[in-house]
Amino acid sequence: MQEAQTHLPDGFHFFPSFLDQAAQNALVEDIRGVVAQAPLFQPVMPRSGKPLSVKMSNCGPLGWVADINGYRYQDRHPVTGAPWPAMPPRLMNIWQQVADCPAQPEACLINHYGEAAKMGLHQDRDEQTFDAPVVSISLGDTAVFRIGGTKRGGKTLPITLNSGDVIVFGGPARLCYHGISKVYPDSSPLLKGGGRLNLTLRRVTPF
Ligand code: MD3
Ligand code: FE
Repeated sequence: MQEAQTHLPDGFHFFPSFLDQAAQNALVEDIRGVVAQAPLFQPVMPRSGKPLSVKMSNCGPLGWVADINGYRYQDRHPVTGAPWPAMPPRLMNIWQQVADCPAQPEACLINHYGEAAKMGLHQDRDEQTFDAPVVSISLGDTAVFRIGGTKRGGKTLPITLNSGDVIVFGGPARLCYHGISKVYPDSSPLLKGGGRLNLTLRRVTPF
């Protein structure tokens, strides 16, 4: 029998309202700059080619992509072929403040959730090391995040994520199943045009 997920795993650190309004606005401007160089693209599931409901881009030396051939990190945008834009210093600063990791992040995955976008429960296992945490930054519309255990099929705990919240997933939490079950449309005025941005800072290679 699966153990129910009744408490948060070790290595899970939630920083509600870590970013104030000015910091959120500045970060949105940084991300506008990134997506001007590296447009949001539509990822699809390997083999089936079924589109994911979020749109994505990346910054930093490496970026995560999903296409018909699989999930992987690569150093170029899958549509334009250009190298990913540099990671904005503001993102590096957030990592340095919360990650408790001696190495720098190499990838920032930008997920954009429009109307009705969700992300099913999954583990993040495409990195070559799990020794660094993943740092998640929420901007824009409020979402319901679900976190389970390290085995598929257990119970999940819902956590409301608001604009400006930051979460660190390190240690045992690094390999927990997680997803986004709901986004509340028009719940935040931060993004012109609405929606939600999630930024995940990751280390990909061993350090
Ligand atoms: C727990 N993104 O990009 S952020 C993802 O809101 C992803 O866009 C969701 O899951 C989003 O892979 C959830 C929270 C998150 C991100 C990465 C994790 C939780 C995590 C990696 C390991 C464990
Ligand atoms: Fe994930």
